[in-house]
Amino acid sequence: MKALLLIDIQNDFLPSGALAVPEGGQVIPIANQLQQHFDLVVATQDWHPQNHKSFSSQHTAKQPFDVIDLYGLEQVLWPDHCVQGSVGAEFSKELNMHKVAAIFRKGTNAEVDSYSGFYDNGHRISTALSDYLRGKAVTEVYLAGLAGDYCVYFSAKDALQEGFAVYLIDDACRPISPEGYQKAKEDIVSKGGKVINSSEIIG
Ligand code: VGL
Ligand code: ZN
Repeated sequence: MKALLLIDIQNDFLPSGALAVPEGGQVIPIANQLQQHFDLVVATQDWHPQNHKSFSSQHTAKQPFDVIDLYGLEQVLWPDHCVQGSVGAEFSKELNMHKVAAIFRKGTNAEVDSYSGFYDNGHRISTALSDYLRGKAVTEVYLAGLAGDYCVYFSAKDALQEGFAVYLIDDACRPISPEGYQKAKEDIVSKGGKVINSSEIIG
């Protein structure tokens, strides 16, 4: 069984959002087309409390994109984004959500960030996404969404570690940093994942 994971296709990661990913909107038509080819579609949603420690606004004299040590973990500081209940946290209205069977929210603990849809960045607490997928007899995980070098990458890495076959759909992702995304893709391939194009699924 194959599952499509739609990673964080939320207003704040789209043009005019608080943490806009360059060309982020281009993933939406592809994500919509891809869904028809999967029996199971799952979405993740970045879902932070207002006082989340990944926000530079929560630290004195810090700017977005500064890097700090947060309880022993390296943490990039972000503009306030995907605050629970805000319009920025909503999925894009252009994204078809009808086929989405479940939504896994992450980043809900103010003290730790969570790029992956599976675990927090300290790999301590699970979202139960892995158990959910196994419960649905999923063996192959396909990923699309934002941002390619953060939440897609960390989700892909965890999916591999959880024993799923992993396919990162390159043209259905956009990164914050192209250089970071290139390294991320190389790392996924080195760990046994595949980087593919949507045309290999859509035809
Ligand atoms: C993300 C940075 C902070 C993402 C989420 O979805 O890639 N990036 N929070
Ligand atoms: Zn976030």
